Amino acid sequence: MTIQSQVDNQIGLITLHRPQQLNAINQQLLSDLENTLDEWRNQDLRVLIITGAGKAFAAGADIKQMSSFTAVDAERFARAGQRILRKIEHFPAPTIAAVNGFALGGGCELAMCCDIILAGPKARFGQPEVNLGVIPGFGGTQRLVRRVGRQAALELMMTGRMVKASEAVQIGIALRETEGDVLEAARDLAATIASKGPVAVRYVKQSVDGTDRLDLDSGLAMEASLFGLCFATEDQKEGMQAFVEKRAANFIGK
Ligand code: CO8
Repeated sequence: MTIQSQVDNQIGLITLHRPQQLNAINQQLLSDLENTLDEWRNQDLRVLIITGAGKAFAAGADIKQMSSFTAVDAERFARAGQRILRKIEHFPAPTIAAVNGFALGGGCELAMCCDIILAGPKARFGQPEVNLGVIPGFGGTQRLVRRVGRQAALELMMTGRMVKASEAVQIGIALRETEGDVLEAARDLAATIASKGPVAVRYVKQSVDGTDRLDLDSGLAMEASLFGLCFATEDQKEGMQAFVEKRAANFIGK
C-alpha cells in the first residue's frame, strides 16, 4: 500500500507512504487514496487528517511515471487526480493537511484541497511544474489563485519558487506554522473540533462551501435552512441544555 490509514476516536489519519520517493503521487497512490476516501465517506468520522511519511508531505506527482506519458495518459492522470482531490474537498467531515515537509506540485495541490493546512517547521510549498516544462494539473492554477490571489499565485507558478512555512502562512497557503511536531498539532486541533457538535461542524463546512458557487442571497438562504435544521438534532437540545446547566455538552452526532 502506498498509504497508511487508521481511525482513532473517530479521527481518520491518512499517511502518504512512499518515503523513499518523497511520497511522489503515482497512479497506485491515487487509487489507494480514493479507496480509503470512498470507504470512510459514510463512516461517522469527525475529522480527517492527511500527512506524509518521512521528510515530505508529497514532492509532487511521480515524475518518473509521468515521463513516458502520452498526451492522452497525462490528461487521464490529471482528471483522475482532480476527481480524487475533489473527493477530499467534498469530504463531509473537516479535513486538515499536516504538512511535515515538501508539499510540491501535486503535493501542494493535495494540501490545498484540505479545509485547514498546518505547516510544520520543515514545510516547503511550491508549484515547480514549470521547471519540468509543464503546468499544475491537479487544480493548482485554480485553487492557489483562490488562496493567495492572482498576483502571488502567478509568481509562484511562473518561477517554481518554493516558500517556507512562515511565508506560506503570510500569503495564505497555510493557516499557521507549528512550533513542534505538525501531526501532534493537527491531532490537537482535530480533537478540539471533534469535541463540538458534529452535525453543526459538518453544516458549517457545507455552508461555507456554498460561497464557491452561490451569490450572497442564496448563500444566506442556505445558511438559514441549515441553522433551522440544527434544531431538529438532539445535539442542539443537549448543547443548549448543557449551557443552561453549566456543564460540558455530551454530543452524539444526531
Ligand atoms: N517524482 C518522482 N520521484 C521523486 C519526486 C517526484 N515528484 N520527488 C522526489 N523524488 C525521488 C527522487 O527521484 C529520489 O529518488 P531516487 O533516490 O530513486 O533517486 C528521492 O525521491 C529523493 O529525492 P531527492 O534525492 O531529490 O531529495 P532531495 O532532498 O535532494 O530534494 C526535492 C528534494 C527538492 C523535493 C527534489 O526531490 C525535487 O525537486 N523533487 C521534484 C519536485 C517537483 O518537481 N514536483 C512537481 C512534480 S510535477 C507535478 O506534481 C504535477 C502535478 C499534476 C500532474 C498532472 C498529471 C499529468
